Amino acid sequence: MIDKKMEDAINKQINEELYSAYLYLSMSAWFDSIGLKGFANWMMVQYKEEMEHATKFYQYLQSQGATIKLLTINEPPHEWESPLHAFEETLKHEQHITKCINGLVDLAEELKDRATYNMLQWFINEQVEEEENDREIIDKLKLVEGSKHGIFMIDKDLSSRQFTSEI
Ligand code: OFO
Repeated sequence: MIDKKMEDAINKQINEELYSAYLYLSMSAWFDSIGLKGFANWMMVQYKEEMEHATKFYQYLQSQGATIKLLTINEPPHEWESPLHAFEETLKHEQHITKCINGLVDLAEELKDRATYNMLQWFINEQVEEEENDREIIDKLKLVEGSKHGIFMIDKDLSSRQFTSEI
């Protein structure tokens, strides 16, 4: 049994997660188009993680016997000024997602919805990790100051990221 307000808010969050997936898939395509396969791989893994986040919320609504409503997904940008710009936009986006998750937690508290509050703790931790990952890559990109050699070193590093499902 879930409050309609929470049902609507989680349906909206499914859309946010699907947009995140769309954004990172678009970034993966852009990185690939400029020859940075390692960055493209990192974004492809991120895309898969976001699809999993959407699925987690979807399955949670199902487990509560709630109604799932899939909303329109906005078109993401298709190119960025530089790898640094793409990662700055990624961090900005994740900070937005953190606010959305915090908003859901506030609503769960207001509604005394303990089951949803509990489910959201995984997302709270995940957001800390995601913002930290983005900041680390931004720091590295700033250190190399756009040097081609530096970018290729980071690209090699990011090529090793692998997707592991958590659901
Ligand atoms: Fe990137 O954590 Fe979901 O959206």
